Formats: sequence, structure tokens, C-alpha cells
Amino acid sequence: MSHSLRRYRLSLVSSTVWPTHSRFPSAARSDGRLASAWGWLLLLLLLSGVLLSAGVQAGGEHDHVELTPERVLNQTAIPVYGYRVVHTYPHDRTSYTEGLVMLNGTFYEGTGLYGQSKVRQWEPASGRILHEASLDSRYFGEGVTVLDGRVYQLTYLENTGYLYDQATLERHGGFRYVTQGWGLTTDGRHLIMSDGSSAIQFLDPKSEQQVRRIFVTDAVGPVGFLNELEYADGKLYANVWQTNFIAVIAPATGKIAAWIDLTGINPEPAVLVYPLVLNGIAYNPATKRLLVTGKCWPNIYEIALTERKNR
Ligand SMILES: [Ca+2]
Repeated sequence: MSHSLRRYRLSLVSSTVWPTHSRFPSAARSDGRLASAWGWLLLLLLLSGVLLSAGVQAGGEHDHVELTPERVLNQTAIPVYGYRVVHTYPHDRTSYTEGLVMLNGTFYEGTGLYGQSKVRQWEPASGRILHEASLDSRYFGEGVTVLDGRVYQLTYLENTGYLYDQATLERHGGFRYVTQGWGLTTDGRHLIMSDGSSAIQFLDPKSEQQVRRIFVTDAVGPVGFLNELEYADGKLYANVWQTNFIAVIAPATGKIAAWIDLTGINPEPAVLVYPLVLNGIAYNPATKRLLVTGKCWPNIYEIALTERKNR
């Protein structure tokens, strides 16, 4: 997205400003005052080009307005909920979690890092691995989801997704996309994908082509760095990278309907620092509760939401 916007800005400047400039010398020879007027006009055009360029930039490339706790907690338009841990599951501390799903009483998890990326299915209570597949060391695994008997897995910078058999995790082909790959989930009809910006893409699972796109905003503006995703009960949940916040997003509009503040859930804040941040959201359909974890964290936490913190 950023490269296409940069090209758009360049073409905008070249088509409006430079053709005028190339015609300017003949006007200057005929009348000095006219030349002066043209000069001012040229300056105005240049300035407007710069301002327009800045506007495009603000709306697209640089939409990563920093999501501070103050930004979330000091507003009252969007409720901010706390949490209570109701159950704890073990989690493999070597798993650099990029995607987490609970299905049929098992976890599907996708992990990252070059040379260590995997997708695996395992039992929540014991941690026993049922099936596992590794990515080639050139690929950094990202989000995973399960739809129509297939497990889908994104990769970070490789513009490549992979498909696996849900029952065996045998690989059955792949697909391509143009953005970075971050989080992945499904509403049962579409693959829903984040790419590190404020954009969320909805893909047709048969063609893996984009059907529509939303931009996620709170009361202040765009919210970027959207990472692991989970769709449940008509809501889209997204980890905001390097924060303790999960955004609860309206899938139709991209508007943030609520925040979940998971501050304090990190079990070892002195050890589990960047890049071992909160990342991983699943949904337990039996209890109707969210499950959350972080990269290389020792546990997955099933949580209940508690009353709002901002009034
Ligand atoms: Ca998930």
C-alpha cells in the first residue's frame, strides 16, 4: 500500500506542477509582470502539491498513531473493559505465537521466526501435540485460521499463504497476496487478514482474493499495528502490537466498539519483554470466553471481561 501511495503522490506532483513549469519561460520573455504572476502561481501550486501529498500521507502510509494507554483510557466514548482469569492452560515456551484458534476441543497454533515457524494442533489440558508441520527456513509464519476443513497460514514478508488439511496438517498448496501477513481469522465466509496497518482485508477463501477492506478507527483516528485476530459472535478482536490492548471491532465498519485492557496479565514482565509481547486470541465456544496468550508465554489464559475502567 505504501509504495502505491508514494507513486500516486509523485504522479500527482508531476502532472500538476512540472508541465506548468515547463511552459513558464515563454511567458517570462513576453512580460516581466506576467512572469512574476506565474512565479507566484507556480509557488502556490508547489505548496498545494506538498500539502496534498502530506494529506495523502496522513491518511494512508503513516496511520500508525501511537496507541498509548492514555489515548485509550482518557476517553469515555468507547468502553474499556478489564479481565479476570478463569482458567489457565499450559503453553509451549518455545512457541513464538502468531496465530491461535480453538476448535473441537483442540488448539491450532501458528508460530513465527525464520527457521522455527510451524503450525501445530495440540490438546489444551496436556499440551500434547497431535499434528505438526514446519515451514521452510525462508518463511516466517504468521496468523492461522481454520475454514471448511482447511488450515490457512500467512507468512510475514514472503507474500505467501499456505493451506493444510485440518485433520492431518498435510500441506495442500498455497496462495499469494501483496501485503505483509500478520493476523488471520474467519467469519465462516471470508478469510479476515491484518497486515500491520489499520486495514483489515476480507478475502474470498476459494480464490484468496480481496472482497472488501475496512480501516480500523477509534475516537481519535486510525489504529494501526493490528496483529493477531479472532472473530467471534459477530465481533472482530485484534491484538494491537506491543500494547496490552485488544480492540473489539465492528466488522462492517471498522469502528472500535470496545477495548479490553490486559495490563498485568503478563506473568513475567521482567523477562517477557519485546518482542515477547501479548499476541494470540482464540475463542472457546463451550464457555463463550476469550483465550489469550503471548509470544513464548508459559500459559494461555481463558478470561472473563470485568466492568469498564473508564467513565
Ligand atoms: Ca486467533
